Amino acid sequence: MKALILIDLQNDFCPGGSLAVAEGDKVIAVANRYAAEFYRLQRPVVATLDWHPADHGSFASNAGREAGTLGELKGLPQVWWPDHCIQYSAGAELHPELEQRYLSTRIYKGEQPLVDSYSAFFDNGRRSKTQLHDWLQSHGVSSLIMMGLATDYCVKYSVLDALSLGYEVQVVAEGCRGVNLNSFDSERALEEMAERGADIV
Ligand code: VGL
Ligand code: ZN
Repeated sequence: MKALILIDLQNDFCPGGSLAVAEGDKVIAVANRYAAEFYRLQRPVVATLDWHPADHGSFASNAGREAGTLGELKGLPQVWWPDHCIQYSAGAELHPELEQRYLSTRIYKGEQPLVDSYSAFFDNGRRSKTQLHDWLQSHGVSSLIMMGLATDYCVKYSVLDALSLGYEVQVVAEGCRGVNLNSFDSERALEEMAERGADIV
Protein backbone atom coordinates (compact mmCIF):
# COMPACT_ATOMS: atom_id res chain seq x y z
CA MET A 1 0.00 0.00 0.00
CA LYS A 2 1.19 3.51 -0.86
CA ALA A 3 0.45 6.52 1.39
CA LEU A 4 0.68 10.26 0.84
CA ILE A 5 2.53 12.19 3.57
CA LEU A 6 1.84 15.94 3.73
CA ILE A 7 4.43 17.57 5.96
CA ASP A 8 3.67 20.59 8.13
CA LEU A 9 1.30 22.45 5.79
CA GLN A 10 0.64 24.94 8.57
CA ASN A 11 -0.04 28.67 8.57
CA ASP A 12 3.19 29.60 10.33
CA PHE A 13 5.24 28.14 7.45
CA CYS A 14 3.23 30.08 4.84
CA PRO A 15 3.46 33.77 3.88
CA GLY A 16 2.15 35.84 6.80
CA GLY A 17 3.24 33.18 9.32
CA SER A 18 5.99 33.53 11.91
CA LEU A 19 8.39 31.13 10.17
CA ALA A 20 7.21 31.83 6.65
CA VAL A 21 8.82 29.85 3.85
CA ALA A 22 8.91 31.71 0.52
CA GLU A 23 5.98 30.50 -1.62
CA GLY A 24 5.00 28.04 1.11
CA ASP A 25 1.34 28.46 0.18
CA LYS A 26 2.08 27.43 -3.43
CA VAL A 27 2.33 23.80 -2.36
CA ILE A 28 -1.25 23.62 -1.06
CA ALA A 29 -2.76 23.21 -4.54
CA VAL A 30 -0.25 20.46 -5.31
CA ALA A 31 -1.10 18.71 -2.03
CA ASN A 32 -4.83 18.92 -2.77
CA ARG A 33 -4.32 17.41 -6.21
CA TYR A 34 -2.42 14.41 -4.83
CA ALA A 35 -4.73 14.06 -1.83
CA ALA A 36 -7.84 13.94 -4.04
CA GLU A 37 -6.32 11.16 -6.13
CA PHE A 38 -5.20 9.14 -3.09
CA TYR A 39 -8.64 9.57 -1.51
CA ARG A 40 -10.32 8.37 -4.70
CA LEU A 41 -8.07 5.27 -4.71
CA GLN A 42 -8.75 4.69 -0.97
CA ARG A 43 -5.10 5.11 -0.11
CA PRO A 44 -4.06 6.78 3.18
CA VAL A 45 -3.37 10.52 3.32
CA VAL A 46 -1.41 11.60 6.41
CA ALA A 47 -0.85 15.19 7.54
CA THR A 48 1.94 15.91 10.02
CA LEU A 49 1.88 18.95 12.29
CA ASP A 50 4.70 20.73 14.06
CA TRP A 51 3.08 21.13 17.49
CA HIS A 52 5.13 22.99 20.05
CA PRO A 53 4.37 24.05 23.62
CA ALA A 54 4.91 27.81 24.15
CA ASP A 55 8.03 27.08 26.23
CA HIS A 56 9.70 25.04 23.47
CA GLY A 57 13.48 25.06 23.70
CA SER A 58 13.97 25.64 19.95
CA PHE A 59 12.46 29.12 20.18
CA ALA A 60 15.00 31.95 20.09
CA SER A 61 12.76 33.83 22.53
CA ASN A 62 13.07 31.06 25.12
CA ALA A 63 16.81 30.58 24.56
CA GLY A 64 17.51 34.30 24.73
CA ARG A 65 19.20 34.12 21.33
CA GLU A 66 18.74 35.65 17.91
CA ALA A 67 16.44 33.78 15.50
CA GLY A 68 18.19 32.17 12.57
CA THR A 69 21.46 31.61 14.44
CA LEU A 70 22.92 28.29 15.57
CA GLY A 71 23.38 27.01 19.12
CA GLU A 72 22.94 23.86 21.15
CA LEU A 73 19.92 22.39 22.93
CA LYS A 74 20.60 19.62 25.45
CA GLY A 75 23.74 18.55 23.59
CA LEU A 76 22.27 18.66 20.07
CA PRO A 77 22.97 21.35 17.46
CA GLN A 78 19.96 23.66 17.29
CA VAL A 79 18.88 26.44 14.95
CA TRP A 80 17.02 29.06 17.01
CA TRP A 81 13.63 29.63 15.46
CA PRO A 82 11.02 32.33 15.83
CA ASP A 83 8.09 31.17 17.97
CA HIS A 84 6.03 28.99 15.62
CA CYS A 85 3.34 26.32 15.54
CA ILE A 86 2.35 26.82 19.16
CA GLN A 87 -0.25 24.21 20.10
CA TYR A 88 -3.84 25.36 19.39
CA SER A 89 -2.72 28.75 17.97
CA ALA A 90 -3.90 29.97 14.55
CA GLY A 91 -0.34 29.64 13.25
CA ALA A 92 -0.33 25.93 14.05
CA GLU A 93 -3.51 25.25 12.07
CA LEU A 94 -3.32 23.54 8.72
CA HIS A 95 -3.53 26.02 5.83
CA PRO A 96 -7.19 26.96 5.26
CA GLU A 97 -7.07 25.93 1.59
CA LEU A 98 -5.89 22.40 2.37
CA GLU A 99 -8.81 20.01 1.77
CA GLN A 100 -8.88 18.34 5.16
CA ARG A 101 -11.70 15.96 4.25
CA TYR A 102 -9.09 13.90 2.33
CA LEU A 103 -6.99 13.30 5.47
CA SER A 104 -6.92 9.83 7.03
CA THR A 105 -5.02 10.93 10.14
CA ARG A 106 -2.91 13.71 11.68
CA ILE A 107 0.47 13.08 13.30
CA TYR A 108 1.83 15.57 15.84
CA LYS A 109 5.51 16.18 16.60
CA GLY A 110 7.72 18.59 18.53
CA GLU A 111 5.68 18.42 21.73
CA GLN A 112 8.64 17.84 24.06
CA PRO A 113 10.09 21.20 25.16
CA LEU A 114 13.73 20.14 25.36
CA VAL A 115 14.22 18.46 21.98
CA ASP A 116 13.34 19.60 18.46
CA SER A 117 11.69 17.21 16.04
CA TYR A 118 12.18 17.86 12.35
CA SER A 119 11.38 14.31 11.30
CA ALA A 120 7.80 13.08 11.35
CA PHE A 121 9.12 9.74 12.68
CA PHE A 122 11.63 10.57 15.48
CA ASP A 123 12.82 13.54 17.54
CA ASN A 124 16.20 15.00 16.59
CA GLY A 125 17.93 12.91 19.29
CA ARG A 126 16.11 9.78 18.07
CA ARG A 127 15.04 9.12 21.66
CA SER A 128 11.32 8.97 21.08
CA LYS A 129 9.14 8.24 18.09
CA THR A 130 5.85 9.64 16.86
CA GLN A 131 2.88 7.45 16.00
CA LEU A 132 3.64 7.65 12.28
CA HIS A 133 5.60 4.43 11.74
CA ASP A 134 3.14 2.32 13.80
CA TRP A 135 0.19 3.89 11.99
CA LEU A 136 1.69 3.17 8.57
CA GLN A 137 2.62 -0.38 9.58
CA SER A 138 -0.88 -1.08 10.84
CA HIS A 139 -2.28 0.11 7.50
CA GLY A 140 0.09 -2.09 5.48
CA VAL A 141 1.98 0.86 4.01
CA SER A 142 5.41 0.16 2.51
CA SER A 143 5.70 3.00 0.03
CA LEU A 144 5.39 6.77 0.56
CA ILE A 145 4.89 9.88 -1.54
CA MET A 146 6.09 12.84 0.51
CA MET A 147 5.91 16.62 0.14
CA GLY A 148 5.52 19.74 2.22
CA LEU A 149 7.34 22.33 4.31
CA ALA A 150 10.17 22.86 4.79
CA THR A 151 12.34 21.08 2.21
CA ASP A 152 15.59 21.63 4.13
CA TYR A 153 14.25 20.63 7.59
CA CYS A 154 11.13 18.61 8.17
CA VAL A 155 10.79 17.19 4.66
CA LYS A 156 14.47 16.25 4.49
CA TYR A 157 14.64 14.54 7.90
CA SER A 158 11.29 12.81 7.44
CA VAL A 159 12.38 11.44 4.06
CA LEU A 160 15.77 10.25 5.37
CA ASP A 161 14.11 8.51 8.34
CA ALA A 162 11.50 6.92 6.06
CA LEU A 163 14.31 5.51 3.91
CA SER A 164 16.17 4.23 6.98
CA LEU A 165 12.96 2.52 8.14
CA GLY A 166 12.80 0.71 4.80
CA TYR A 167 10.02 2.59 3.01
CA GLU A 168 10.20 3.16 -0.71
CA VAL A 169 10.04 6.97 -1.00
CA GLN A 170 9.07 9.40 -3.71
CA VAL A 171 9.38 13.14 -3.08
CA VAL A 172 7.24 15.60 -5.04
CA ALA A 173 9.62 18.52 -5.65
CA GLU A 174 6.89 20.95 -6.75
CA GLY A 175 5.09 20.17 -3.49
CA CYS A 176 8.04 21.35 -1.36
CA ARG A 177 9.50 24.74 -0.42
CA GLY A 178 12.44 25.46 1.91
CA VAL A 179 13.64 27.90 4.55
CA ASN A 180 17.05 28.41 2.87
CA LEU A 181 18.93 30.01 5.77
CA ASN A 182 21.82 29.53 3.32
CA SER A 183 21.10 29.77 -0.40
CA PHE A 184 20.74 26.36 -2.06
CA ASP A 185 19.92 24.54 1.23
CA SER A 186 16.77 23.16 -0.39
CA GLU A 187 18.51 22.03 -3.59
CA ARG A 188 21.20 20.37 -1.47
CA ALA A 189 18.53 18.71 0.68
CA LEU A 190 16.84 17.22 -2.40
CA GLU A 191 20.24 15.97 -3.61
CA GLU A 192 20.86 14.31 -0.25
CA MET A 193 17.44 12.64 -0.31
CA ALA A 194 18.18 11.34 -3.83
CA GLU A 195 21.65 10.10 -2.81
CA ARG A 196 20.07 8.15 0.03
CA GLY A 197 17.59 6.46 -2.30
CA ALA A 198 14.55 8.71 -2.65
CA ASP A 199 13.01 9.16 -6.06
CA ILE A 200 12.49 12.89 -6.73
CA VAL A 201 9.45 13.35 -8.98
C1 VGL B 1 10.30 23.11 10.67
C2 VGL B 1 11.89 24.51 11.53
C3 VGL B 1 11.37 24.37 12.79
C4 VGL B 1 9.72 22.43 9.46
C5 VGL B 1 9.77 22.95 11.92
O1 VGL B 1 8.53 22.06 9.48
O2 VGL B 1 10.48 22.26 8.47
N1 VGL B 1 11.38 23.88 10.48
N2 VGL B 1 10.30 23.59 12.97
ZN1 ZN C 1 9.25 23.58 14.80
